[in-house]
Amino acid sequence: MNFLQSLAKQFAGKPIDWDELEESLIRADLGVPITLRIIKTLQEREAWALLGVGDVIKAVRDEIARILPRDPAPIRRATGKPSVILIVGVNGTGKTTSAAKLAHLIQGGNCRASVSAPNAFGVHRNALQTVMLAAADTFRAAAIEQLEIWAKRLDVKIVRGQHGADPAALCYEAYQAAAKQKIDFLLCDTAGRQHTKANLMAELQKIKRTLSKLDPDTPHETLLVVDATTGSNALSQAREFHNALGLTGLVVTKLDGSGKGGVVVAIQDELGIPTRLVGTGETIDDFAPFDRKKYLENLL
Ligand SMILES: Nc1nc2c(ncn2[C@@H]2O[C@H](COP(=O)(O)OP(=O)(O)O)[C@@H](O)[C@H]2O)c(=O)[nH]1
Ligand SMILES: [Mg+2]
Repeated sequence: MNFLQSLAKQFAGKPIDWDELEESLIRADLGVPITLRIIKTLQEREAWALLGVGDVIKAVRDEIARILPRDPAPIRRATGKPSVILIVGVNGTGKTTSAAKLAHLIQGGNCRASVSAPNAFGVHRNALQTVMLAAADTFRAAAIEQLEIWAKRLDVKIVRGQHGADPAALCYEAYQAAAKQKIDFLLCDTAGRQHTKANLMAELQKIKRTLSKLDPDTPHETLLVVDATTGSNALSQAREFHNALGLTGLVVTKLDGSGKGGVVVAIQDELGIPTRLVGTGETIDDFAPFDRKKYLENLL
């Protein structure tokens, strides 16, 4: 039963139970401040006793839509140089999988909607963009292998180092290779960080600093990967990563699971970080630019 159905069931034929509505919104991981604000706005606005549950759902969706940008900003591009996308997040959120999916998307995959329409990168499908992956999760040998398997499957270039190598040095090397080969996008997959571990955050900062020596505009994007099933914990992850690195966007994964990803509304609201891409499954095409309308339909 989705959120809409459960709300409809709760409210069918009854006056609006504001406490129930509040609980439902909190269960969707919207967080307490946004939930209370929405309820207050609704309570002030209409004579709800006269309206149906559909009107309430619509009003709630409208309120959430006001927080989220209508269109996600396109991925920032460098001209004549590689555009660098740094992919960060805690363990197991889907960084490596998302790096592979993003490589595929940039290369022109998953433009199902319209072949002629530009995708999130401002690129038309027939204008093939080149991608290189940097296996900067040198902390786990298996992580390097995992990215290598994807790279082979997707026929994408990869720069990898030894297990335990310095990830900042690896990214530096990867950037030089990408620049030399005139690659359009360099995607750096990093190790899973517990956001509370200061030394690991320092390592990510070092990657950023090192890259910026090669081009002061890099990384062009620093994307935090959050897992929709972890609920409101993603908000505290976003705070810490944003504080340390200055995030430019979110990738929300596992929206095919039990989590509805309401936390991205809270993250946008509190930190102003937009959701750029969404993961909806384990296969390579289960990935797309954030679409507010689709997102809201899935959420409520
Ligand atoms: N259902 C689902 N699983 C995902 C999604 N994204 C990643 N995963 C799975 O989550 C697990 C961890 O992914 P991984 O990319 O290794 O995470 P990392 O530790 O952040 O690099 C893997 O089993 C992935 O297949 C998604 O959007 N939906
Ligand atoms: Mg990984």
